[in-house]
Amino acid sequence: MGMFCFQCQETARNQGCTVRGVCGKTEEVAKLQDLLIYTLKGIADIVVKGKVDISAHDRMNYEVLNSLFMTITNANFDDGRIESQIKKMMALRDELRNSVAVKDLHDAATFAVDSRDSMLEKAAAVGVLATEDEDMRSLREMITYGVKGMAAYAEHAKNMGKEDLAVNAFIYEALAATLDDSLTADDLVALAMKTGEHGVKVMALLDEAHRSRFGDPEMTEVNIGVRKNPAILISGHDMTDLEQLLEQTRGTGVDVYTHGEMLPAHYYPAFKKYDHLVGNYGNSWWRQLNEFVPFHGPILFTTNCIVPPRSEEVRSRIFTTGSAGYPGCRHIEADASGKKDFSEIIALAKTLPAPEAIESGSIVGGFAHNQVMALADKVVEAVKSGAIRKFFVMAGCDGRMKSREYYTEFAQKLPRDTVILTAGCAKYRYNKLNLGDIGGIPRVLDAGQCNDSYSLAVIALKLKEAFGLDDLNKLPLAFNIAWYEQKAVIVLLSLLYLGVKNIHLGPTLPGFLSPNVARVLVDRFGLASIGTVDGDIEMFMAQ
Ligand code: SF4
Ligand code: SF3
Repeated sequence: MGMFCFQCQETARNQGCTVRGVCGKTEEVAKLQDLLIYTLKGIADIVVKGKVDISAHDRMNYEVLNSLFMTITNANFDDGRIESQIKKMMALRDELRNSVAVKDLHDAATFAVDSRDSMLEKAAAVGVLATEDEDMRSLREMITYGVKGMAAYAEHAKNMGKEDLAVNAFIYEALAATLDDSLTADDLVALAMKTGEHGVKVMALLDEAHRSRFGDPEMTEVNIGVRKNPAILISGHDMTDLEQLLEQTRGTGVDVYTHGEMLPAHYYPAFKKYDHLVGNYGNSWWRQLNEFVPFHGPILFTTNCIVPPRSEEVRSRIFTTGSAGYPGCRHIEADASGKKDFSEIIALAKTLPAPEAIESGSIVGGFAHNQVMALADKVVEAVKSGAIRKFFVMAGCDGRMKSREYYTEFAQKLPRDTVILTAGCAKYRYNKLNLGDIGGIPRVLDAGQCNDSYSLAVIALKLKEAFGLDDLNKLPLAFNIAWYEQKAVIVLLSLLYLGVKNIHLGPTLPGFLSPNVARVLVDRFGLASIGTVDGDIEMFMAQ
């Protein structure tokens, strides 16, 4: 049997990638990732059945997060590293199993493989399609993808020294539940809601971790042009990697630019002290194929989203760290204290030309909950006076599909008395359109990374309070969300858990939703896909 993966929005025919991923993932990597997930489920089975006190298993908890993160779309294409991770997790699993006396463990907790061939053979029997009932498969996968997004956020928080063991415990609970044939579809729907509950928890944790370490994001103008020094481009979501890189490049004559989801770093006060953090270069992840060429300098990926490079020249400048990986690219590991040595990247930067300008000017962002609440009086007044008629939450991901032009057109055509609240790389579809402001409030308010969708939820909850409403859904607020990978799945489940109704999700509904599961989400939560720009704007404005 070949590979089967349908975890992201670009899955082939919106049904499943079966030969090679649209993302570039090979059959071998897809299968190894399936086996890695299966191994984690085995660990979860032991933890749950053995009532293991996870507070005594710090390393295992972290490696579970890291393993899940490695299987997120576009994070890790390196078969060798995924194979070593499987071995590492099997060893941790076996050690755990031998330390607790539990009977009736699932095969996932006991299977053994050693060679690459035996791994691939085992993987073929335990992948997504191993669950035959399409509704159970849909629910199990939706929960697993939510857990992957949750793990990514938990790992970032842990890198800043923040942890909520309730989140880790839930990850084990959820993974173990996906092996349990006694659970009904209703049980799994309830578990999906619980996944959303822990999604809110983990995003709150990460928000707290970022703010306590780097300060509260504030309204900031970010340069999108270039200077004349050689430079390093840093991409992904991990701010602790950026911090270490900035410390190590200080005084070296090498500049640093952010790419994609690293843009929001500029909004944090702590990063403003680095004069050599010049600005943001380029746009969202999928434009990297064109943008990395004129950048000329080394590129450091701290997380997803990597697009397989087209030329050897670009590949030779790509480095990865953390959960990210790409075959043939140097991977920088942290030492036991979490310190990473980026000297090789800095040395390479010094030998390469400065970046070529692909844009000039600046963009504005930094509207996380604290900054928006500082403007609360103004915002409430603008709504009461009718100057702002409606807010549109347009958070989430960007992607390659032509159909995503919908979001640019939607932003352009929205009535001028509306404000867009955004987070995640979805913003690149409209953050350079110069949509103006309403009495000094910019019409596009960028809260930050996809995890900062939490900020948008906090803002909505505070507005609900300010207007004395008993229900979030009574606010003049519409949700038109774009999704791509599994972090968007945890954001979506979190919003559903918070009681947000009538979310429109595009550019397509997830291929992993079976017709019956999709119907539950439509009936219970009013989830809908997108239509035409004009029709949707009319529909939203009439609500
Ligand atoms: Fe296909 Fe997306 Fe899976 Fe890649 S991550 S193999 S594009 S479904
Ligand atoms: Fe983007 Fe990959 Fe999802 Fe963090 S970087 S939002 S797609």
